[in-house]
Amino acid sequence: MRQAGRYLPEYRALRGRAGSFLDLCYDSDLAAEATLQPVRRFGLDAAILFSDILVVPHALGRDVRFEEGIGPRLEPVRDLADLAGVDAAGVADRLAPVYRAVRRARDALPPRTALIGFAGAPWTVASYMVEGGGSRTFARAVRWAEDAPESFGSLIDLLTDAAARHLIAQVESGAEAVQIFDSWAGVLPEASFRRCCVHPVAAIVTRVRAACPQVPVIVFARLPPRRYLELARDAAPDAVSVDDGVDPGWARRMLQPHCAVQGNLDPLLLVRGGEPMEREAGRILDALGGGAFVFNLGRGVVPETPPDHVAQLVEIVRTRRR
Ligand code: 1CP
Repeated sequence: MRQAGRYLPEYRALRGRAGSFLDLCYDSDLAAEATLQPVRRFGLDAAILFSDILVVPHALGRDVRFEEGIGPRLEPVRDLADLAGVDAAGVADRLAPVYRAVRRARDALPPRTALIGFAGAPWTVASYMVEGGGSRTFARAVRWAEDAPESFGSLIDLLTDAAARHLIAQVESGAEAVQIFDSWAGVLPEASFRRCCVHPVAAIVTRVRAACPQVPVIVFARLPPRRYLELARDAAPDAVSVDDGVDPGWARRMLQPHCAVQGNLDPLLLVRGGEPMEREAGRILDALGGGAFVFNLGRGVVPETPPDHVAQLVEIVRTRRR
């Protein structure tokens, strides 16, 4: 999952037909098809909706584009004046094509295959909006969060509201679990981490749970281990998705008492395949498989991944489970 499509030839063909990346996200038939592709090939237990975390700023009226070989580019938000008149209430109307894709994918999936919807967490989405794209340090966004917590808090509140609406609309269209991606929460200093990651993620979990109590909420972040503990305890999601820097034995002892754990094979081992991949997958399953656990990668699939290795990994996990 996560930018996964790029390693599949059938995704690249679909992408070639669609025009821009955003055109693909807003074409309900093609987005549903991209959602189904990995399930058809590998028979996975769950599909993740094909979309992107940056459709939310786009739906808030910001200019967003995906440039070949560069990545996302956004019209930067430098202060609250840039957001005058922007309101989260209209987000679900503007994202109607995404919800149609959810419905189409759900209708086409085998009944036993779960469909996971998702949204970016407020901090990670805000960081793209403030920086105008991806960044190595997110220095501008961190500076705003640290120096002017009140005004930055207004941006976080806007994105918290938008993410909650977006997730609930996906559930209403057929998503059976939702995942919140806070990919860049690890760059936040301590106080900002609580203000910009833990609290808004907790607010989203609470809202989704109130509207759809049967739907598990998974939170993905890349963090030092003790911060996962804070997130698990204080945001109280149903599952925390940990990156490959986390020792699976630690995750069993410290996180599984609080919630389910998802993760955390290094995606580069999926590129290598063979014995090293099998050994590490076995180590993760031995540590975590006795409790509430979702086998996954610790970060997104890289484009160089041979699809055969994914098929081998699915087989390894299935065999162990039997
Ligand atoms: O050329 C292409 O086809 C674009 C590649 C691509 C894909 C396939 C992008 C651009 N987004 C996606 C889809 C996507 N993104 C999904 C759907 C499931 C899938 O197909 O894998 C999901 C869940 C995401 C989530 C996402 N987008 C995250 C959070 C997860 C993570 O990887 O940390 C982030 C940070 C983004 C932003 C984004 N969109 C695309 C890229 C290349 C990036 C990352 C840019 C950066 O490194 O800053």
